[in-house]
Amino acid sequence: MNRKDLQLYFIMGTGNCVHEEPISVLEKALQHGITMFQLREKGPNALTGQAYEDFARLCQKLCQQYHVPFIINDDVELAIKIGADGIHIGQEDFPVCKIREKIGQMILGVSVHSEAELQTAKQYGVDYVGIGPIFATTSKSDANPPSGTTFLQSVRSESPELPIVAIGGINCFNAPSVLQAGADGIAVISALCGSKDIPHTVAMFKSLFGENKKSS
Ligand code: 3NM
Repeated sequence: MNRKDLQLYFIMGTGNCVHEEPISVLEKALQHGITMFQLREKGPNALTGQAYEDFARLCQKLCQQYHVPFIINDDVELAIKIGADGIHIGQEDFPVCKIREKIGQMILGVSVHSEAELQTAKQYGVDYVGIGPIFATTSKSDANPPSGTTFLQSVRSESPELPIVAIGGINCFNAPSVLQAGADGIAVISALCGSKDIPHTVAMFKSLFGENKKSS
């Protein structure tokens, strides 16, 4: 994968969208320049079965139009069935040691919270790691306590070549500190799903990755 694809990584499920229809939120975000998209369909009213698959295919089609990688959270079977560009798993979702043989060349992202999890992810051929929650988040009910940037900084200094996306409570104002700590990009849910002006919010994030900014 191209590590620049991690720069503005938008994550969304239908339950995250408060102001607008989910598909319209995604389309605006794509139009204005998100670089990667993850469908994360969770929560009490999450779509299931055929409705979930249909929604996933709709999101996938939109992402293809904008040449943005389409990633599915957790659901390895669905990712394979519809030919997603990648899968993102947490530590409890699917055994990290088995995932690569299951998905082949698909992009593989894994959430890591410790040195041991990091080493396992690297050993089994992860394409990027997600590190978080950096700040407090209301979008993940079982999130760990906020970690700040300490772990992120240590992973970056130990693994200069590893693509890293930071997640958890990131907004336009605190994002610079996260990039400064070594993340290739930021993953956000509420900063975009909760925005009343998605074009402006995307532009604010994108300005952090201008020509003069270090993005290796
Ligand atoms: N994973 P928001 S935090 C999906 O720490 C997710 O692994 C996390 O949402 C982790 O941008 C999180 O609204 C929620 O804080 C991120």
